[in-house]
Amino acid sequence: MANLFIGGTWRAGSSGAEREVVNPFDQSVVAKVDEATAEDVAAAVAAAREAFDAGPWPRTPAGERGALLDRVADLLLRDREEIARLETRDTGKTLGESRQDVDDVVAVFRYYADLADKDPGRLVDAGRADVVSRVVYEPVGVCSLITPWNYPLLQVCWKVAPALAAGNTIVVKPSEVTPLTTVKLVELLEEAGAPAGVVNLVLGDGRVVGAAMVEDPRVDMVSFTGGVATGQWILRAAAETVKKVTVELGGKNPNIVFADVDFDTAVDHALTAVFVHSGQVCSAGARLIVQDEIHDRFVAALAERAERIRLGNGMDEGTESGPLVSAQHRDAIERYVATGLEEGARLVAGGRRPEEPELAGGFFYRPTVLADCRRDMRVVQEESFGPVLTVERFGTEEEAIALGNDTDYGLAGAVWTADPARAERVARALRHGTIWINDYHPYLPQAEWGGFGRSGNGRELGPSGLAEYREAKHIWNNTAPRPAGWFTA
Ligand code: TXE
Repeated sequence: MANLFIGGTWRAGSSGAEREVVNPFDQSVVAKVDEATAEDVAAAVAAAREAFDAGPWPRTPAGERGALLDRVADLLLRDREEIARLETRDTGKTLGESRQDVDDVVAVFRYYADLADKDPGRLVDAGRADVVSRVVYEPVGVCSLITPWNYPLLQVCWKVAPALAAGNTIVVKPSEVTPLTTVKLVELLEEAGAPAGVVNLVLGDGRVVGAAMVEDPRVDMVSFTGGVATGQWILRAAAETVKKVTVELGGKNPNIVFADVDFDTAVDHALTAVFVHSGQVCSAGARLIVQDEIHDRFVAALAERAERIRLGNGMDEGTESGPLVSAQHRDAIERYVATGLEEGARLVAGGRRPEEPELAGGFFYRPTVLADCRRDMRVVQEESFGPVLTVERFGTEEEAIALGNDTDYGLAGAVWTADPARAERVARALRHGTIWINDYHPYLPQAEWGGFGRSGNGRELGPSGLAEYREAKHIWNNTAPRPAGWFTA
Protein backbone atom coordinates (compact mmCIF):
# COMPACT_ATOMS: atom_id res chain seq x y z
CA MET A 1 0.00 0.00 0.00
CA ALA A 2 1.24 3.48 -0.85
CA ASN A 3 2.21 5.62 2.16
CA LEU A 4 1.62 9.26 1.28
CA PHE A 5 -1.86 10.55 2.07
CA ILE A 6 -2.84 13.61 0.09
CA GLY A 7 -6.35 15.02 -0.31
CA GLY A 8 -7.93 11.82 1.03
CA THR A 9 -6.00 9.45 -1.28
CA TRP A 10 -3.11 7.11 -0.52
CA ARG A 11 -0.42 7.44 -3.15
CA ALA A 12 3.26 6.86 -3.88
CA GLY A 13 5.78 9.67 -4.23
CA SER A 14 5.89 11.38 -7.62
CA SER A 15 9.51 10.30 -8.14
CA GLY A 16 8.70 6.66 -7.34
CA ALA A 17 11.53 6.65 -4.75
CA GLU A 18 11.31 4.53 -1.63
CA ARG A 19 13.19 4.52 1.67
CA GLU A 20 14.07 1.51 3.81
CA VAL A 21 13.04 1.63 7.46
CA VAL A 22 15.58 -0.27 9.55
CA ASN A 23 15.16 -2.04 12.90
CA PRO A 24 17.95 -0.62 15.10
CA PHE A 25 18.17 -3.92 17.00
CA ASP A 26 19.42 -6.01 14.07
CA GLN A 27 19.43 -3.71 11.01
CA SER A 28 16.73 -5.81 9.33
CA VAL A 29 14.44 -3.90 6.96
CA VAL A 30 11.08 -3.46 8.69
CA ALA A 31 9.38 -1.74 5.77
CA LYS A 32 9.90 0.27 2.62
CA VAL A 33 8.01 3.52 2.49
CA ASP A 34 7.36 6.03 -0.26
CA GLU A 35 9.53 9.12 -0.38
CA ALA A 36 7.81 12.41 -1.12
CA THR A 37 9.17 15.14 -3.35
CA ALA A 38 8.76 18.90 -3.03
CA GLU A 39 5.96 18.56 -5.62
CA ASP A 40 4.16 16.06 -3.37
CA VAL A 41 4.43 18.54 -0.51
CA ALA A 42 2.95 21.25 -2.74
CA ALA A 43 0.03 18.90 -3.52
CA ALA A 44 -0.46 18.10 0.18
CA VAL A 45 -0.44 21.79 1.09
CA ALA A 46 -2.88 22.55 -1.73
CA ALA A 47 -5.24 19.86 -0.43
CA ALA A 48 -4.99 21.19 3.12
CA ARG A 49 -5.55 24.75 1.87
CA GLU A 50 -8.62 23.73 -0.09
CA ALA A 51 -10.02 21.78 2.87
CA PHE A 52 -9.45 24.78 5.10
CA ASP A 53 -10.79 27.46 2.78
CA ALA A 54 -13.76 25.58 1.31
CA GLY A 55 -14.21 22.38 3.31
CA PRO A 56 -16.47 21.68 6.26
CA TRP A 57 -13.81 21.07 8.92
CA PRO A 58 -13.06 24.58 10.26
CA ARG A 59 -16.82 25.25 10.36
CA THR A 60 -17.75 21.92 11.95
CA PRO A 61 -19.09 22.39 15.50
CA ALA A 62 -16.21 21.97 17.91
CA GLY A 63 -18.06 19.19 19.75
CA GLU A 64 -18.18 17.15 16.54
CA ARG A 65 -14.48 17.66 16.00
CA GLY A 66 -13.99 16.42 19.55
CA ALA A 67 -16.11 13.35 18.78
CA LEU A 68 -13.77 12.47 15.93
CA LEU A 69 -10.80 12.69 18.29
CA ASP A 70 -12.62 10.35 20.67
CA ARG A 71 -13.06 7.84 17.85
CA VAL A 72 -9.32 8.03 17.13
CA ALA A 73 -8.66 7.28 20.80
CA ASP A 74 -10.93 4.21 20.56
CA LEU A 75 -9.10 3.00 17.44
CA LEU A 76 -5.68 3.52 19.04
CA LEU A 77 -6.83 1.33 21.92
CA ARG A 78 -8.21 -1.29 19.54
CA ASP A 79 -4.85 -1.52 17.75
CA ARG A 80 -2.69 -0.90 20.83
CA GLU A 81 -0.55 -4.02 20.58
CA GLU A 82 0.01 -3.73 16.83
CA ILE A 83 1.05 -0.08 17.18
CA ALA A 84 3.34 -0.81 20.14
CA ARG A 85 5.12 -3.57 18.19
CA LEU A 86 5.51 -1.30 15.18
CA GLU A 87 7.01 1.43 17.35
CA THR A 88 9.45 -0.97 18.98
CA ARG A 89 10.64 -2.39 15.66
CA ASP A 90 11.06 1.12 14.30
CA THR A 91 12.74 2.84 17.28
CA GLY A 92 14.28 -0.02 19.29
CA LYS A 93 12.56 1.06 22.51
CA THR A 94 11.14 -1.61 24.79
CA LEU A 95 7.66 -2.93 24.20
CA GLY A 96 6.64 -1.74 27.66
CA GLU A 97 7.60 1.82 26.74
CA SER A 98 5.81 1.58 23.40
CA ARG A 99 2.62 0.35 25.08
CA GLN A 100 2.90 3.21 27.54
CA ASP A 101 3.24 5.63 24.62
CA VAL A 102 0.00 4.33 23.10
CA ASP A 103 -1.81 4.68 26.42
CA ASP A 104 -0.44 8.20 26.83
CA VAL A 105 -1.61 9.36 23.41
CA VAL A 106 -5.06 7.88 23.99
CA ALA A 107 -5.22 10.17 27.03
CA VAL A 108 -4.05 13.13 24.92
CA PHE A 109 -6.74 12.52 22.28
CA ARG A 110 -9.39 12.18 24.99
CA TYR A 111 -8.20 15.37 26.68
CA TYR A 112 -8.45 17.47 23.51
CA ALA A 113 -11.69 15.75 22.50
CA ASP A 114 -13.13 17.04 25.74
CA LEU A 115 -11.53 20.49 25.54
CA ALA A 116 -12.55 21.16 21.93
CA ASP A 117 -15.88 22.86 22.77
CA LYS A 118 -15.19 24.00 26.33
CA ASP A 119 -13.93 27.51 25.66
CA PRO A 120 -15.84 29.17 22.81
CA GLY A 121 -14.57 32.65 23.71
CA ARG A 122 -15.67 35.44 26.03
CA LEU A 123 -17.77 38.55 26.24
CA VAL A 124 -15.93 41.80 26.77
CA ASP A 125 -17.56 44.80 28.42
CA ALA A 126 -17.43 47.57 25.82
CA GLY A 127 -18.86 50.06 28.26
CA ARG A 128 -21.84 50.72 25.99
CA ALA A 129 -25.26 49.08 26.18
CA ASP A 130 -25.65 49.12 22.39
CA VAL A 131 -22.38 47.30 21.67
CA VAL A 132 -21.82 43.57 21.92
CA SER A 133 -18.09 42.92 22.12
CA ARG A 134 -16.74 39.41 22.16
CA VAL A 135 -13.57 37.43 21.54
CA VAL A 136 -13.91 34.20 19.57
CA TYR A 137 -11.28 31.63 18.67
CA GLU A 138 -10.65 30.48 15.13
CA PRO A 139 -8.23 27.96 13.69
CA VAL A 140 -4.89 29.30 12.44
CA GLY A 141 -5.24 27.58 9.05
CA VAL A 142 -2.93 25.09 7.38
CA CYS A 143 -0.42 23.67 9.86
CA SER A 144 2.81 21.81 9.03
CA LEU A 145 3.61 19.36 11.81
CA ILE A 146 7.19 18.02 11.82
CA THR A 147 8.34 15.44 14.34
CA PRO A 148 11.55 13.63 15.44
CA TRP A 149 12.51 9.99 15.78
CA ASN A 150 12.65 9.42 19.52
CA TYR A 151 8.91 9.41 20.37
CA PRO A 152 7.33 9.22 16.92
CA LEU A 153 3.77 8.40 17.96
CA LEU A 154 3.77 10.55 21.06
CA GLN A 155 5.14 13.67 19.40
CA VAL A 156 2.83 13.56 16.42
CA CYS A 157 -0.25 13.06 18.61
CA TRP A 158 0.72 16.01 20.84
CA LYS A 159 0.43 18.13 17.70
CA VAL A 160 -2.34 16.44 15.70
CA ALA A 161 -4.94 16.27 18.50
CA PRO A 162 -4.97 20.00 19.43
CA ALA A 163 -4.49 21.12 15.80
CA LEU A 164 -7.61 19.19 14.74
CA ALA A 165 -9.59 20.09 17.85
CA ALA A 166 -9.08 23.75 16.94
CA GLY A 167 -10.32 23.19 13.36
CA ASN A 168 -7.08 23.42 11.42
CA THR A 169 -6.08 21.30 8.45
CA ILE A 170 -2.68 19.65 8.64
CA VAL A 171 0.28 18.32 6.71
CA VAL A 172 2.26 15.87 8.81
CA LYS A 173 5.84 14.68 8.40
CA PRO A 174 7.45 12.19 10.78
CA SER A 175 11.19 11.65 10.96
CA GLU A 176 12.48 9.74 7.94
CA VAL A 177 14.11 7.34 10.42
CA THR A 178 10.89 6.29 12.20
CA PRO A 179 7.79 6.95 10.08
CA LEU A 180 5.71 3.80 10.68
CA THR A 181 3.43 4.65 13.59
CA THR A 182 2.64 8.02 12.01
CA VAL A 183 1.47 6.23 8.85
CA LYS A 184 -0.68 4.03 11.08
CA LEU A 185 -2.09 7.06 12.93
CA VAL A 186 -3.13 8.66 9.65
CA GLU A 187 -4.88 5.42 8.66
CA LEU A 188 -6.82 5.62 11.93
CA LEU A 189 -7.68 9.29 11.35
CA GLU A 190 -9.08 8.31 7.94
CA GLU A 191 -11.04 5.44 9.49
CA ALA A 192 -12.38 7.77 12.19
CA GLY A 193 -13.86 9.96 9.46
CA ALA A 194 -11.51 12.92 8.96
CA PRO A 195 -12.80 14.65 5.79
CA ALA A 196 -10.57 14.53 2.70
CA GLY A 197 -7.76 17.09 2.79
CA VAL A 198 -7.99 17.73 6.54
CA VAL A 199 -5.12 15.33 7.30
CA ASN A 200 -2.27 14.94 4.81
CA LEU A 201 0.87 12.86 5.24
CA VAL A 202 4.21 13.25 3.50
CA LEU A 203 7.32 11.20 4.23
CA GLY A 204 10.96 11.84 3.58
CA ASP A 205 14.08 13.88 3.97
CA GLY A 206 13.92 16.90 6.25
CA ARG A 207 15.92 19.19 4.01
CA VAL A 208 13.65 18.51 1.03
CA VAL A 209 10.21 17.52 2.31
CA GLY A 210 10.39 19.29 5.68
CA ALA A 211 11.86 22.45 4.17
CA ALA A 212 9.08 22.61 1.56
CA MET A 213 6.51 22.34 4.37
CA VAL A 214 8.09 25.37 6.04
CA GLU A 215 8.66 27.51 2.95
CA ASP A 216 5.27 27.11 1.24
CA PRO A 217 3.46 30.47 1.53
CA ARG A 218 0.08 28.69 1.77
CA VAL A 219 1.09 27.23 5.16
CA ASP A 220 0.07 29.39 8.13
CA MET A 221 1.84 27.66 11.00
CA VAL A 222 4.69 25.24 11.69
CA SER A 223 4.94 23.11 14.80
CA PHE A 224 8.33 21.43 15.07
CA THR A 225 10.06 19.15 17.56
CA GLY A 226 13.67 18.24 16.89
CA GLY A 227 17.24 19.52 17.10
CA VAL A 228 18.32 23.09 17.80
CA ALA A 229 20.05 23.63 14.45
CA THR A 230 16.97 22.53 12.52
CA GLY A 231 14.73 24.63 14.76
CA GLN A 232 16.86 27.70 14.11
CA TRP A 233 16.69 27.09 10.37
CA ILE A 234 12.90 26.73 10.55
CA LEU A 235 12.50 29.94 12.54
CA ARG A 236 14.58 31.82 9.97
CA ALA A 237 12.83 30.27 6.97
CA ALA A 238 9.37 30.86 8.42
CA ALA A 239 10.17 34.54 8.93
CA GLU A 240 10.09 34.96 5.15
CA THR A 241 6.31 34.45 5.11
CA VAL A 242 5.73 35.48 8.76
CA LYS A 243 4.35 32.12 9.81
CA LYS A 244 3.44 31.28 13.33
CA VAL A 245 6.07 28.81 14.64
CA THR A 246 6.33 26.70 17.77
CA VAL A 247 9.51 24.71 18.39
CA GLU A 248 10.59 22.22 21.05
CA LEU A 249 14.33 21.68 20.78
CA GLY A 250 15.39 19.36 23.59
CA GLY A 251 17.23 20.08 26.81
CA LYS A 252 20.13 19.45 29.12
CA ASN A 253 18.15 18.86 32.21
CA PRO A 254 19.45 19.15 35.78
CA ASN A 255 18.55 16.49 38.31
CA ILE A 256 19.47 17.98 41.69
CA VAL A 257 19.83 15.67 44.69
CA PHE A 258 20.17 17.02 48.25
CA ALA A 259 21.82 14.89 50.94
CA ASP A 260 18.63 14.50 53.01
CA VAL A 261 16.83 12.25 50.48
CA ASP A 262 16.02 8.58 50.73
CA PHE A 263 19.28 7.43 49.16
CA ASP A 264 18.19 4.28 47.31
CA THR A 265 15.04 5.89 45.89
CA ALA A 266 17.02 8.84 44.55
CA VAL A 267 19.65 6.56 42.99
CA ASP A 268 16.93 4.49 41.37
CA HIS A 269 15.21 7.55 39.89
CA ALA A 270 18.51 9.06 38.76
CA LEU A 271 18.99 5.94 36.62
CA THR A 272 15.46 6.10 35.19
CA ALA A 273 15.76 9.85 34.63
CA VAL A 274 18.63 9.45 32.20
CA PHE A 275 18.63 5.90 30.86
CA VAL A 276 15.00 5.38 29.85
CA HIS A 277 14.87 4.90 26.06
CA SER A 278 18.68 4.93 26.10
CA GLY A 279 18.70 8.62 26.95
CA GLN A 280 17.02 9.58 23.68
CA VAL A 281 14.56 11.76 25.54
CA CYS A 282 14.39 15.55 25.34
CA SER A 283 13.69 15.78 29.07
CA ALA A 284 16.26 13.16 30.13
CA GLY A 285 17.89 13.90 33.48
CA ALA A 286 21.32 13.77 31.88
CA ARG A 287 22.94 16.29 34.21
CA LEU A 288 23.08 14.95 37.77
CA ILE A 289 24.00 17.46 40.47
CA VAL A 290 24.61 15.85 43.89
CA GLN A 291 25.31 17.41 47.29
CA ASP A 292 28.81 16.90 48.68
CA GLU A 293 27.87 14.77 51.71
CA ILE A 294 26.47 11.89 49.63
CA HIS A 295 28.23 12.54 46.32
CA ASP A 296 30.87 9.79 46.34
CA ARG A 297 28.53 7.11 47.67
CA PHE A 298 25.85 8.18 45.16
CA VAL A 299 28.22 7.96 42.19
CA ALA A 300 29.43 4.52 43.28
CA ALA A 301 25.87 3.20 43.66
CA LEU A 302 24.83 4.65 40.33
CA ALA A 303 27.80 3.19 38.50
CA GLU A 304 27.16 -0.21 39.98
CA ARG A 305 23.47 -0.16 38.96
CA ALA A 306 24.18 1.30 35.50
CA GLU A 307 26.48 -1.65 34.77
CA ARG A 308 23.62 -4.04 35.57
CA ILE A 309 21.09 -2.56 33.10
CA ARG A 310 20.00 -5.31 30.71
CA LEU A 311 20.34 -4.31 27.06
CA GLY A 312 18.51 -6.28 24.42
CA ASN A 313 15.81 -6.55 21.83
CA GLY A 314 12.97 -4.21 22.73
CA MET A 315 10.57 -7.00 21.72
CA ASP A 316 11.84 -9.25 24.57
CA GLU A 317 9.97 -8.66 27.80
CA GLY A 318 13.18 -8.93 29.90
CA THR A 319 14.92 -6.08 28.08
CA GLU A 320 15.42 -2.92 30.12
CA SER A 321 17.01 -0.79 27.43
CA GLY A 322 17.13 -1.05 23.65
CA PRO A 323 19.63 0.14 21.06
CA LEU A 324 20.21 3.67 19.84
CA VAL A 325 18.22 4.69 16.81
CA SER A 326 20.96 4.61 14.18
CA ALA A 327 24.64 3.98 13.52
CA GLN A 328 25.22 7.73 13.00
CA HIS A 329 23.65 8.52 16.35
CA ARG A 330 25.85 5.95 18.13
CA ASP A 331 28.91 7.46 16.43
CA ALA A 332 27.87 10.86 17.76
CA ILE A 333 27.50 9.47 21.30
CA GLU A 334 30.95 7.87 21.12
CA ARG A 335 32.48 11.19 20.04
CA TYR A 336 30.63 12.93 22.87
CA VAL A 337 32.01 10.54 25.52
CA ALA A 338 35.53 10.91 24.08
CA THR A 339 35.14 14.69 24.41
CA GLY A 340 34.17 14.31 28.06
CA LEU A 341 37.20 12.18 28.82
CA GLU A 342 39.48 14.69 27.08
CA GLU A 343 37.92 17.43 29.20
CA GLY A 344 38.85 15.53 32.36
CA ALA A 345 35.70 13.60 33.23
CA ARG A 346 36.18 10.26 35.02
CA LEU A 347 34.49 7.24 33.47
CA VAL A 348 32.79 5.16 36.19
CA ALA A 349 30.36 3.07 34.09
CA GLY A 350 29.86 2.14 30.46
CA GLY A 351 31.84 4.09 27.90
CA ARG A 352 31.75 1.16 25.49
CA ARG A 353 29.61 -0.99 23.23
CA PRO A 354 28.31 -4.17 24.88
CA GLU A 355 30.37 -7.33 24.49
CA GLU A 356 27.48 -9.80 24.04
CA PRO A 357 27.64 -11.30 20.53
CA GLU A 358 23.82 -11.32 20.25
CA LEU A 359 23.84 -7.51 20.46
CA ALA A 360 26.53 -7.02 17.82
CA GLY A 361 24.03 -6.37 15.02
CA GLY A 362 22.35 -3.48 16.85
CA PHE A 363 23.33 0.12 17.52
CA PHE A 364 23.98 -0.51 21.21
CA TYR A 365 25.97 1.57 23.66
CA ARG A 366 26.30 0.79 27.39
CA PRO A 367 24.75 3.20 29.90
CA THR A 368 27.60 5.55 30.75
CA VAL A 369 28.36 7.64 33.83
CA LEU A 370 30.93 10.44 33.71
CA ALA A 371 31.95 11.70 37.17
CA ASP A 372 34.04 14.76 38.18
CA CYS A 373 32.27 16.95 35.64
CA ARG A 374 32.35 20.73 35.80
CA ARG A 375 29.80 23.25 34.55
CA ASP A 376 32.08 24.63 31.83
CA MET A 377 32.64 21.28 30.13
CA ARG A 378 31.07 20.74 26.72
CA VAL A 379 29.61 17.43 27.89
CA VAL A 380 27.80 19.25 30.67
CA GLN A 381 26.46 21.99 28.43
CA GLU A 382 25.64 20.04 25.26
CA GLU A 383 22.82 17.56 24.81
CA SER A 384 24.09 14.07 23.92
CA PHE A 385 20.64 12.56 23.46
CA GLY A 386 22.10 9.22 24.44
CA PRO A 387 22.76 7.04 27.51
CA VAL A 388 25.33 9.33 29.08
CA LEU A 389 25.06 10.89 32.54
CA THR A 390 27.36 13.68 33.70
CA VAL A 391 27.74 14.17 37.46
CA GLU A 392 28.61 17.45 39.20
CA ARG A 393 28.68 18.24 42.92
CA PHE A 394 27.43 21.14 45.01
CA GLY A 395 27.57 22.40 48.59
CA THR A 396 24.78 24.91 49.21
CA GLU A 397 21.24 25.41 47.91
CA GLU A 398 22.40 28.57 46.10
CA GLU A 399 25.08 26.59 44.30
CA ALA A 400 22.57 23.94 43.28
CA ILE A 401 20.26 26.57 41.78
CA ALA A 402 23.12 28.32 40.01
CA LEU A 403 24.25 25.05 38.44
CA GLY A 404 20.71 24.05 37.53
CA ASN A 405 20.22 27.33 35.67
CA ASP A 406 23.66 27.36 34.07
CA THR A 407 22.44 26.15 30.67
CA ASP A 408 21.19 27.69 27.45
CA TYR A 409 18.38 25.14 27.51
CA GLY A 410 15.38 25.14 29.84
CA LEU A 411 13.09 22.20 29.23
CA ALA A 412 12.91 20.25 32.49
CA GLY A 413 14.59 19.55 35.80
CA ALA A 414 14.11 17.87 39.15
CA VAL A 415 14.90 18.49 42.78
CA TRP A 416 15.18 15.74 45.37
CA THR A 417 14.95 16.71 49.03
CA ALA A 418 13.05 15.78 52.20
CA ASP A 419 12.63 19.48 53.04
CA PRO A 420 9.32 20.69 51.50
CA ALA A 421 10.13 24.39 51.87
CA ARG A 422 13.46 23.96 50.13
CA ALA A 423 11.81 21.89 47.40
CA GLU A 424 9.42 24.76 46.66
CA ARG A 425 12.19 27.38 46.74
CA VAL A 426 14.38 25.45 44.31
CA ALA A 427 11.46 24.54 42.02
CA ARG A 428 10.50 28.21 41.72
CA ALA A 429 14.09 29.34 41.17
CA LEU A 430 14.87 26.89 38.34
CA ARG A 431 14.26 28.32 34.85
CA HIS A 432 12.82 25.27 33.11
CA GLY A 433 9.41 24.45 31.65
CA THR A 434 8.75 21.43 33.89
CA ILE A 435 10.07 20.80 37.40
CA TRP A 436 9.61 17.54 39.25
CA ILE A 437 9.92 17.43 43.03
CA ASN A 438 11.00 14.00 44.29
CA ASP A 439 10.12 12.38 40.99
CA TYR A 440 11.24 12.32 37.37
CA HIS A 441 9.49 12.03 34.00
CA PRO A 442 5.71 11.98 34.61
CA TYR A 443 3.73 14.36 32.46
CA LEU A 444 0.03 15.03 32.12
CA PRO A 445 -2.07 15.91 29.05
CA GLN A 446 -3.63 18.67 31.17
CA ALA A 447 -0.31 20.34 32.03
CA GLU A 448 1.75 22.47 29.65
CA TRP A 449 5.00 21.11 28.21
CA GLY A 450 7.72 23.22 26.62
CA GLY A 451 10.93 25.07 27.09
CA PHE A 452 12.50 28.22 28.40
CA GLY A 453 15.53 29.57 26.57
CA ARG A 454 16.98 27.52 23.75
CA SER A 455 14.61 24.62 24.47
CA GLY A 456 12.10 26.40 22.31
CA ASN A 457 9.04 28.55 22.26
CA GLY A 458 5.35 27.85 22.59
CA ARG A 459 3.76 25.09 24.64
CA GLU A 460 2.28 21.68 23.91
CA LEU A 461 -0.39 19.94 26.02
CA GLY A 462 -2.74 21.66 28.44
CA PRO A 463 -4.98 24.58 27.45
CA SER A 464 -1.96 26.44 25.99
CA GLY A 465 -1.35 23.49 23.64
CA LEU A 466 -4.77 24.19 22.12
CA ALA A 467 -4.32 27.96 22.18
CA GLU A 468 -1.23 27.66 19.95
CA TYR A 469 -3.51 26.40 17.16
CA ARG A 470 -6.07 29.20 17.56
CA GLU A 471 -6.30 32.82 16.53
CA ALA A 472 -8.22 35.14 18.83
CA LYS A 473 -10.63 37.42 17.00
CA HIS A 474 -12.37 40.41 18.57
CA ILE A 475 -15.84 41.07 17.16
CA TRP A 476 -17.30 44.49 17.96
CA ASN A 477 -20.98 44.68 17.11
CA ASN A 478 -22.51 48.13 17.23
CA THR A 479 -26.24 47.40 17.33
CA ALA A 480 -27.30 51.06 17.05
CA PRO A 481 -24.95 52.81 14.59
CA ARG A 482 -24.97 56.62 14.54
CA PRO A 483 -22.66 59.10 12.78
CA ALA A 484 -19.20 59.14 14.34
CA GLY A 485 -19.26 62.93 14.67
CA TRP A 486 -15.47 63.13 14.29
CA PHE A 487 -15.29 65.23 11.11
CA THR A 488 -17.87 67.94 11.24
CA ALA A 489 -17.27 70.02 8.08
O1 TXE B 1 16.96 16.07 14.36
P1 TXE B 1 16.33 16.96 13.23
P2 TXE B 1 18.03 14.90 14.25
C1 TXE B 1 18.24 16.64 19.12
C2 TXE B 1 19.20 15.59 19.62
C3 TXE B 1 19.70 14.97 18.35
C4 TXE B 1 19.74 16.18 17.44
C5 TXE B 1 19.68 15.90 15.97
O2 TXE B 1 20.25 16.21 20.32
O3 TXE B 1 20.94 14.38 18.50
O4 TXE B 1 18.61 16.93 17.80
O5 TXE B 1 18.65 14.96 15.69
C6 TXE B 1 13.07 17.24 10.07
N1 TXE B 1 13.21 21.66 7.50
N2 TXE B 1 16.87 16.15 19.12
O6 TXE B 1 19.11 15.23 13.26
O7 TXE B 1 17.17 16.96 12.00
C7 TXE B 1 13.53 15.82 10.10
O8 TXE B 1 13.26 15.18 8.87
C8 TXE B 1 12.17 21.02 8.04
C9 TXE B 1 16.04 16.65 20.17
O9 TXE B 1 17.33 13.66 14.00
O10 TXE B 1 16.01 18.24 13.88
C10 TXE B 1 12.71 15.29 11.26
O11 TXE B 1 11.38 15.01 10.84
N3 TXE B 1 12.30 19.86 8.69
C11 TXE B 1 14.63 16.36 19.93
C12 TXE B 1 12.71 16.46 12.24
O12 TXE B 1 13.01 17.59 11.44
C13 TXE B 1 13.52 19.33 8.81
C14 TXE B 1 14.24 15.13 19.26
C15 TXE B 1 13.74 16.37 13.37
O13 TXE B 1 15.00 16.15 12.83
C16 TXE B 1 14.64 19.95 8.27
C17 TXE B 1 15.17 14.73 18.23
C18 TXE B 1 14.46 21.18 7.61
N4 TXE B 1 15.47 21.86 7.07
C19 TXE B 1 16.44 15.24 18.21
N5 TXE B 1 15.73 19.20 8.57
C20 TXE B 1 13.67 16.81 20.97
N6 TXE B 1 13.33 18.09 20.99
O14 TXE B 1 13.19 16.01 21.72
C21 TXE B 1 15.30 18.13 9.24
N7 TXE B 1 13.96 18.19 9.39
